[in-house]
Amino acid sequence: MTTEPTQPTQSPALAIDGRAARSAEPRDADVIVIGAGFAGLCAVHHLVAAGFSVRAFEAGPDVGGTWFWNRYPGARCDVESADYSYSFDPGLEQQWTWTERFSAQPEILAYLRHVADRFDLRRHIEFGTRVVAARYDDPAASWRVTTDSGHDARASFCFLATGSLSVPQLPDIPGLEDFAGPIHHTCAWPADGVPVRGRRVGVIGTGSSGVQLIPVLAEQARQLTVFQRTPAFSVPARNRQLTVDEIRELKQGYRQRRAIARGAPGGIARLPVDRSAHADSPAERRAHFEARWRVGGTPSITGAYSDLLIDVEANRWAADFVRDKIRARVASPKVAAKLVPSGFPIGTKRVCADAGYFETFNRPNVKLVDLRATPLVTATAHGLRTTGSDHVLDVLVCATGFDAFTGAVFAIDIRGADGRALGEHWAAGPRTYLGLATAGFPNLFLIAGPGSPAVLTNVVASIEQQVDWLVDYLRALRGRGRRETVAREPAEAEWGARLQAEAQRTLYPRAASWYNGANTPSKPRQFMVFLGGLATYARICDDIARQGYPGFRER
Ligand code: NA7
Repeated sequence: MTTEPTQPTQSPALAIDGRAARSAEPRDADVIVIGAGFAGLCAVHHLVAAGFSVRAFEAGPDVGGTWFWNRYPGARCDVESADYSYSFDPGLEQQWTWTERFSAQPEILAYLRHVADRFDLRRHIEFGTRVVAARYDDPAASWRVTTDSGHDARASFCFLATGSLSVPQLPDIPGLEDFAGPIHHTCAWPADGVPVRGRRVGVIGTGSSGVQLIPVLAEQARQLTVFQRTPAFSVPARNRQLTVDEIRELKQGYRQRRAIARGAPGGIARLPVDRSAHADSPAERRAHFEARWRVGGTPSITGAYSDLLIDVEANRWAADFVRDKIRARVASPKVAAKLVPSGFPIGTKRVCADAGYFETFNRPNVKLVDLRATPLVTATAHGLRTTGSDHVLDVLVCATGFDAFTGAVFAIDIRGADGRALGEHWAAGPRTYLGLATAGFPNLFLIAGPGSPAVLTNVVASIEQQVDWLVDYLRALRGRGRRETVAREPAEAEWGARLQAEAQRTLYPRAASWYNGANTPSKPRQFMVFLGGLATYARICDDIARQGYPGFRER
C-alpha cells in the first residue's frame, strides 16, 4: 500500500532520473528553509542573493515539492503556465518555453529542475532529509532543527516552505488493510506508473485530482468504478498546445503581463470583471457565461461577475449554468443527476478544470457509485462494499485530498520560545500574523501558509511576494543589528479577525472544504485563507514595512 509520499530513505547523493543531486555539507546557516518546491526554491534563491547563508532540507529526492509527488496521469495545473512561473528573472522567462496553456506535471517539474540548475540551488539543499523537529533556543535566538537522520542544524531563522497540500489524507474505510490489490494515493503515484490496463480500477474522490485522473484511467482500465461523495463543479480547461506565435508574444510581453498580475487580486494577468450579475438580463448573463465557457479555465465562470462569490442569487445563476452544462454532457439523465453538484455555492469548494470528465461517464466501462445514496461499509479482499453492493476491484486509487495547511506543519514537532508546541498554540486552528509569522515563535516564517491569500490566488505569485517581503525584512533586521523578531499577539489576533471577517462577507463558509478544514475529520473548522486578494495583501504588507514592522517585537 502506498500511503506516504515522502520516504526519506535514500542517502544524500542520489541518482534522480539519471543525474546526481548534490548535498550540502552540514554547517550552520543564517536561515534554514524546509521544503524545496516552488516556495523553498524561491526562498533559497532570494536569500542567497541577499547574502544570507542558507541550509535547506527536502524530504524528497529532488526539487519540486507538490509537483514532484503529484505525478498521477492527467496531473496538470489549473493556472496558466505563463502566470504559474517565477517572474523574478527575465532571463529565465526567455530561456524557458512553456508548451501548453496549462502545463502538465512533468513540464512543471522539469521547469523547477531547470530553475534549480540555472541558479545553482541544489548545493544549498539536503535531499532525502525530512525535518522532524524544530526548537527555538531563546538565549541563542536561533532555531535548531532535527532531521530524520538524527542530525541537527542551527540557524537564526527558519522558513517553513512545506506546502499547503503536501500531507495526503486516506479514507478511513474499515478493512482497508484486507484489500488484496495495490492502493495508491494520487499524491504518491509511483514514478514508473501504475499498471491499470485490463484491470478493474476504483477511484475514491472527485476533487481536482480525481477529475483529472478519471478520464485518463477510463481509457486504459477494463472497468473503472468512481466512488463519489460530493459531486464537483467542473469546467472545461480547454488546455492546448501554445502556438509558435503565442510563445513569441508571451516572451515579448512578460513584463507587461507580470505588471498586470501584480495588480490583480488573483495574481494572474487578468483583471477581475467589475460588473454585478444583477446588471445583466437573464439572456445577457447566459451569453456572457457561454462566451467565458468557451474560453475555459477555472475563473471562467466564477470570475464572470464581481458578485458571484458574495451574492446567493448571483451564485445560483452561475451554478445553474454549469449544472445545465453537466446535464448536457452526460448521456444518461440518471447518471447526470448524480453528477450534478448541489448543497454548496459554486466556487466555495475549488472548481475543477477538466478534459472530458463528465463525458467519461458515457463510456460503457465506467460506473459511478454515489456514496451519499450508498455509503461505503467496508473494504474486502476483492474490493469495496457499499450499502448497495460489492464492487470488485484489482486496484484502488484514493484521490481523497490532503490534510491542508496544517498537516505538513504539524508533521514537524515545532517548539517556540518557551518550549510551547505550535500544535498547542494552533489548537483551535492556525493563528498567524499576515500568514507569515505566529506569536510565541520568534524568527519562524511561513510561506504560502494558512492566513495568507496563496491558495486562492496564483500561488507562485503569492510565494514571490511573500519571499520578497521576508527577505527585505531580514535585510532590515540585519541592518538594525536585530537578532530576533516575533509577531505580537494583538497583531496576530487582529489579522485573524480580519481574515474571518473577509470570509464572512463571502459565501465560502457555506461549504465543507479544505479551505476551512472540513475535509479533515477532527480538524477545527476555521476559514484559513485571506480572501482580500494578492494585490491588497501585498499593499498591506508593504504598508507594514513602511511603518517599521509594528506588528513585530524585535530585540
Ligand atoms: P480534494 O479537492 O480535497 O478532493 C478530495 C476528494 O475526495 C473529494 O471529492 C472528497 O469528497 C473525496 N473524499 C475525501 N475523503 C473521502 C472519503 N473518506 N470517502 C469518500 N470520498 C472522500 O483533493 P484533490 O487532491 O482532488 O485536490 C486538492 C487540491 O489540489 C485542489 O483543490 C487543487 O488546488 C489542487 P468531499 O468533497 O470531501 O465530500
